[in-house]
Amino acid sequence: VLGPANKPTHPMALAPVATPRHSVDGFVQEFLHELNTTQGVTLSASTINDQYKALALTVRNYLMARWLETTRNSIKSKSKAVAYLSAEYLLGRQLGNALLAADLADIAQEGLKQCGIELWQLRAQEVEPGLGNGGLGRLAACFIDSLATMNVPSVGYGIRYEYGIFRQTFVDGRQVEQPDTWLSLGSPWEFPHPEAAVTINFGGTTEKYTDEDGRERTRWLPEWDVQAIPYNYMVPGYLNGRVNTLRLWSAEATRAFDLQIFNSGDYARAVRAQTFAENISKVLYPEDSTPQGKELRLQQQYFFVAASIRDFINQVLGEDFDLHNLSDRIIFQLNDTHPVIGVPELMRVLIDEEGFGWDEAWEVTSKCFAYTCHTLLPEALEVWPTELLGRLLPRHLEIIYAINDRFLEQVRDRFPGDEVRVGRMSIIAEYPERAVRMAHLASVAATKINGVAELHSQLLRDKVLKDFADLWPEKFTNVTNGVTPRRFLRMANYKLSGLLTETIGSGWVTDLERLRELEPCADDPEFREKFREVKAFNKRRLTNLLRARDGIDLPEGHMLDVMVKRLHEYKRQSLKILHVISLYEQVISGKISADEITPRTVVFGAKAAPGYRLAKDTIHLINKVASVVNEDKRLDGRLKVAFPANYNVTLAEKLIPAADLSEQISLAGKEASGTGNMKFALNGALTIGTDDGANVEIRELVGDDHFFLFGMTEPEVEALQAKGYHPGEYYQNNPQLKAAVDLIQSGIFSGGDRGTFDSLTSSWLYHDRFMVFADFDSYIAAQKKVEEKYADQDAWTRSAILNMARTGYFSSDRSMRDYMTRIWNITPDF
Ligand code: GLS
Repeated sequence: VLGPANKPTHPMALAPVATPRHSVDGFVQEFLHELNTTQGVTLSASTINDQYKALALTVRNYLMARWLETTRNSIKSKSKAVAYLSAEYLLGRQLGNALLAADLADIAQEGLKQCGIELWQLRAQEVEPGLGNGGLGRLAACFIDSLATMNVPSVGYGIRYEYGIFRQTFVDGRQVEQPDTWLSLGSPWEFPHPEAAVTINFGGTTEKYTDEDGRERTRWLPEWDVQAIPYNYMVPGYLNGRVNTLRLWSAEATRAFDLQIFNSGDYARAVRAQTFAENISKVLYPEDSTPQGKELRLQQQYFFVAASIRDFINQVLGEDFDLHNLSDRIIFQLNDTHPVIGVPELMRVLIDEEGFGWDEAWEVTSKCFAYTCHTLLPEALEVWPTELLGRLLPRHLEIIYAINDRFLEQVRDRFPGDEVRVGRMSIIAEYPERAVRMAHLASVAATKINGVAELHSQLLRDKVLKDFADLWPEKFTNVTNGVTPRRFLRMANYKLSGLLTETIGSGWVTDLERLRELEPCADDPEFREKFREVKAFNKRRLTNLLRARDGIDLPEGHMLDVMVKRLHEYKRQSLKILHVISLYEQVISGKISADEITPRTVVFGAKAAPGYRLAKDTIHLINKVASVVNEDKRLDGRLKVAFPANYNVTLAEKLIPAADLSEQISLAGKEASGTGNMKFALNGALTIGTDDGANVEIRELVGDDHFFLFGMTEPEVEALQAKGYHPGEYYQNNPQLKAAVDLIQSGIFSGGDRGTFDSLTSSWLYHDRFMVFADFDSYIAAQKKVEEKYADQDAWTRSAILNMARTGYFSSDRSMRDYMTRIWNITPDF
């Protein structure tokens, strides 16, 4: 179709395009040019969407030469690269980040002003690409930012979902999901490359045959296929002239429709195959940490991983590359188990397509993958029924069985006679149905296995993957998560950034440990005052936003107590709302007077998986509590609950910098890391939290005096579980807890209906895996300490500054450095 490639001979063939002049004039010229030539309008006739798009294209143009240069160099340099394989990238808006990376923010502001346009209005036009659920997807976005900023040759691979995470609305307090139509006005940030499509096969059977050399071989006879179309996105490094690539795949039918059927008049049937194929990249599964074993999801996983592996081999390595040396050039980092089907896929490519023998192929494959586990919940570990996997990917199932046979032989050699262990470790589960344990497959194949915080990695070794750690202790390591300081401090909190840069210079943006230099400022009253002014500014900014966005009025002078994250039982939003209910109950029953309450607004932000009943009921309860508490005059306006709908990256960027108190209250041993916790601390909020995930490391760094610790430790949780957890006893023995629960059951939050929240109260009372009642007392006590400290604003601000100054460790740049040395064995390009 494409015909023979042209041989470019022009002297400029290798030179990238010229970069527009880095001045206000140059910018305006480029912007007007884009308005005219791409949007096809004059400035005076342009809509705000035209202007946003022209601006995006203008900024792109400034980055373009660097992108072409980076791409050319990475092919030429032949250095080892990272391919980050992730089913999710929760990118957030692109414009602000691109302006920052290209050092254009001031120029664009001024240039647009000359055109009579406000930059912030155009920024507000952008719909964020919500191609992820929560922490895991956001982590991937932070990591690719850091890799670009640190000059690491790398490419992100994923799926271009046509619909990202649903848009959340509330109807009578209940969550209602709307489709996320992020592409409806077009995305100016993507570069489709239909000519580089890859065909991905599914279904069918396998057959044995003898090749010309008389060797027994297997081939896959697939039944149907789909085209994977790559869409490239720029991943600009911060002020370093590097632009990496994020490559997301979109599914298209190989044949638009069946012409024979079409001609026979059955139009619906003629396009059925197309619809079916294109469903693959249609929508992101909205489950965080609780995957459902849906066939379409396995299709998505294989689709993007197979396309990515093929892409890397064809595009980057080229035809002459000897695949025996593949691990010299690439490491595929598996972001959780979602891309693990890549392991049998690479084996299949090497054996069936490249003619490798099994041992040769395994030698290569087992050096090319590393596995990051992101969970501790058993239900979050993916398991695929062999019936389903074999139907969709018959050759891969054969290969998985063959990997397992050889692996179990190894286990038997090491632990002779221990068949119980063999059964536990097998990649194939036999109960409740025959199924492939993807975490086991990943553990067998990976060169390294890492958890995402110290405690998490320890629990992986001791519990979740203990058998594997016994067999291969050297495979296990930790890399504590991090967040990008560019988006979550420099961009999100520009006032604080200004203060930091004025005080210690701007080096902190790429060397976040330098925030340590601010420690002495905690004792400087003048600095504290400035710091407080920044917080007040951020609160006003949030107030304005929530008024316009949600019609929510935040009262002035309140402590802002924030809990934003996915709604999940283990995260325990229920504990937070019980605290609110308890405060309310104490006032209305006359146990305390309203003026004993610290003026506080509790802000929630959370999406629940659409099929997760208890999570949705919790949202309903929070909204109902909010509507009662917010209206009750007896509280004298001292306690408010705000629950803006549709929490996303864009809202996080405004909420986090305004927060005083960060709620990180999961049951110990359940939150792998958390990354919101890091963002809050870096923006000068104090944490109330359990000894869980990265909270442990945050507390170690900031110090006990500047962190409100509460709740059982992980071993205590285990012990209580073993002894038998009886929540009813806590309820009976703790009058404050009982009063709060009884208040819910009185119907006061449900228009007199006593049964509305039975699902929740009976879950807490009879079978709560996450032990909300057991930690209630200790949580309330810690909240008292919060109030005491908040009453002394100097002490509070001092702690807030120290939180910020001591958490530079949580930069994702540091995480990337750790991956480079502990897992990838690669060095940055210069
Ligand atoms: C998660 C964990 O639940 C988080 O604790 C963790 O911070 C994040 C990134 O490592 O990964 N795992 C998951 O399935 N969703 C997450 O957010």
